[in-house]
Amino acid sequence: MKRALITGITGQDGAYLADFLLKKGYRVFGTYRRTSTPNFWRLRALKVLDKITLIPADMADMSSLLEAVNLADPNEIYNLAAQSYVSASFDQPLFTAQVDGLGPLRILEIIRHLNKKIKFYQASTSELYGESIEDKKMQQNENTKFLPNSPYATAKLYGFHICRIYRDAYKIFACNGILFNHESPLRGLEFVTRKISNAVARIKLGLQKKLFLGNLDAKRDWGFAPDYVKAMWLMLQQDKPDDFVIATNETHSVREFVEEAFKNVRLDWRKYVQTKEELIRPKDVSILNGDYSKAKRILGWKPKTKFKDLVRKMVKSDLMRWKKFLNGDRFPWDAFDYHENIDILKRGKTK
Ligand code: NAP
Ligand code: G4F
Repeated sequence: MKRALITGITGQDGAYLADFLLKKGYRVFGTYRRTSTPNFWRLRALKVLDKITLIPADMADMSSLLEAVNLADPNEIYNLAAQSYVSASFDQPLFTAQVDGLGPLRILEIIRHLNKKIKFYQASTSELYGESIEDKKMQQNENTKFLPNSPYATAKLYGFHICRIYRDAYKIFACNGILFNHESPLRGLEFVTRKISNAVARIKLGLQKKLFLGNLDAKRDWGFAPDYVKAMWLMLQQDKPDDFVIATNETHSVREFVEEAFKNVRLDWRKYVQTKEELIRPKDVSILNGDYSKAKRILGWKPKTKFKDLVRKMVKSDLMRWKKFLNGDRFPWDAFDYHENIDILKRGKTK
């Protein structure tokens, strides 16, 4: 049985990847941060919480990472843990650099010293491109230059290059997945797509009056997270390590997302949406549009879910959630978490 360690298993991608790897027959370990209120709602939503082994670790804490790798003894490590919210990286630039930049280096150092056979996936991002293309009609691929536009992207740029350097210098099987935006009903509520789908559901049901947004002109290449975690796994199953763009080949503005989401509940978005200056970032990325032809050619990967389908899935899921709430049901996904029922690997416990 193959063993995988996922850092950031409590996040959107971590939960979907855990589900995917369990279905492939892996034994799955995941790192989580100890918080005063446990944060396992996504793992509960996908019904994987009792099938995985959780290990407490923080990307800024080398010894906890060393212990996690030691305990999991993995064949593959998927490094998904990060301060992943671009906006917050302007408020917490040093923390973001520490976790998103030096975090991958810590894991690569552990692999180098402990077991160079462990395969490594680094969650790189389309944010690396920033404003690098002058012709806005061009798509971004593995050869497009990077010109990061945020503290988040700059930290991730360090992660990208350190992964490439350890692959070349120490012959570690290390891959960068340059993933464009990917969303789902499990997306964090602060990201624009989920902020919109959640608000649309609440407005439809009379629970909210207005939706305040920032830059409506920004364009993103939005895919569906479950499609994207498969690409992560495919990268680590190849004969040689490499970097891949994972995207949909399509770009849409935030305004188009809003329009489509409101259309799903037969409401006119103009009556409800207002822009707010405070929600506009100090610097934003105006357009992302990925060319995934290398992934298609080498990994045999292509996205299954298109833009309209993605919007529909997200709005439908939030509508169901709020309808249940109004009927007095417990939120299906936001249930309380109890530590005692969970297989958390304790300090000192052996494999
Ligand atoms: P997410 O939902 O925000 O999940 C991030 C995960 O990282 C959470 O489990 C979080 O734990 C954990 N984490 C944050 N800081 C940590 C720290 N100091 N130590 C240990 N764990 C920490 O993000 P996602 O959307 O799943 O994205 C997964 C990865 O892909 C991230 O690295 C992100 O930057 C990258 N990425 C995402 C996209 C996208 O569109 N989703 C695109 C390209 C790249 P808590 O639950 O405790 O907060
Ligand atoms: O949903 P967002 O916050 O995602 P962003 O900044 O593109 O970052 C996401 O994708 C990256 C991959 O390209 C990941 F690396 C990263 O971890 C994260 O998952 O914002 C999307 C766009 C931005 O242009 C933002 O300015 O939407 C615009 N926007 C407009 N109003 C808003 C809002 N974004 C948010 N979060 N909230 C708003 O009210």
